Amino acid sequence: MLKLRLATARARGAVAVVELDGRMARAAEWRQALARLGLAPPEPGSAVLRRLDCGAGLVDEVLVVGREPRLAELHPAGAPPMVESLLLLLETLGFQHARAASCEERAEEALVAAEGLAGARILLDQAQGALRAELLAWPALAPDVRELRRAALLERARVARMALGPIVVLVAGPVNAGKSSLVNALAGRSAMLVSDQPGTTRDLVRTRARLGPWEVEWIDGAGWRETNAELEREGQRRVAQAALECHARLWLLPHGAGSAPADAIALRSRMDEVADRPPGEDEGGVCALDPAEARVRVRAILERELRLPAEPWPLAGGPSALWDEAGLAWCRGLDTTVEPEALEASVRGWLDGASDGRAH
Ligand SMILES: Nc1nc2c(ncn2[C@@H]2O[C@H](COP(=O)(O)OP(=O)(O)OP(=O)(O)O)[C@@H](O)[C@H]2O)c(=O)[nH]1
Ligand SMILES: [Mg+2]
Repeated sequence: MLKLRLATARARGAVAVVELDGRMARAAEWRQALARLGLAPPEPGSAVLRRLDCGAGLVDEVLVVGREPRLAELHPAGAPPMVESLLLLLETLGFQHARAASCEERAEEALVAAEGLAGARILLDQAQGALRAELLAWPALAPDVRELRRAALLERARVARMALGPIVVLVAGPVNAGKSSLVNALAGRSAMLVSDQPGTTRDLVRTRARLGPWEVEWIDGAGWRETNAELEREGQRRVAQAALECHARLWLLPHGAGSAPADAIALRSRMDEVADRPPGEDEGGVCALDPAEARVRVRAILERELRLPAEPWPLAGGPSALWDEAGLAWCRGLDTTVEPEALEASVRGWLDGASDGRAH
């Protein structure tokens, strides 16, 4: 069988890497498929630039890299239409998309789209076997110790999911509280319209930016006030909806504003306008005019409220982690009280992709 795998993200890039795997195919099949591209099987360790000679529409020059006998890479230009047309062409030549099966292959597949260093580190550690080593140690442990290890793994998964990002943070509060100004300050760009007119923001506006090591999606929206204006109420409904899907909700309270809803994080805003503040009184407040300080404060608040470590992940020898919903669901549902042999069989089944704990 001839296999095909896009090893780079499905996104715009300078180059893309398409892996061609003929190790499960007969040598003649491999040679013929490459010949139809105008290529000879590349020598392992070689890299040559070739024009694909197959009358294909968009595919032009590719770097052909030989990795092993019958394992090669094509590096076309990374424009998505070029990559898609190359993949289609390869399919017509009999290459089939390889499905990531083992836990390590699944981590490698996810790694392609990782955002940020910590996220990449987590997935790389799992691609190199950290999760396999952890799970295969469980059968030899006493059932109560297995439970402790599972709890620790699930807790690490929580942090891993945040490090993989984005952490979704809704900035809410009364009209004119300075929500849009704060999001602009945190994002480091003027993503939101700001004015002294109450009710400036109507629709939800999302913007992505890093906060220290964390990738955050900031959501700004309509401010809170009593109103009969249908458009504004719809904006407020959208904010209420966003509150259900975010990881944290900051509720800005400018000077003189009331209190925050119980499940939101109260944060005093426009702090520079508060005159005669007793020393220490500004603890916990922010001022959008000082973006650097606002970032430090909001980061500290989020790390405290979401129970995140200041450094998301060790950069060397990282621990095991689950990184997606399917893995979490499987781990939560695993019966760890069974005999060691049965536990090992379940664990191996999932690690090697035989069990149905995967989302497709
Ligand atoms: N001095 C000072 N002014 C601020 C600060 N934050 C916001 N403002 C001003 O407050 C006014 C309202 O700011 P916005 O950021 O538009 O407030 P908002 O909460 O998004 O308002 P709506 O979208 O209308 O709900 C603008 O005139 C801002 O320039 C701050 O930290 N200090
Ligand atoms: Mg606004």
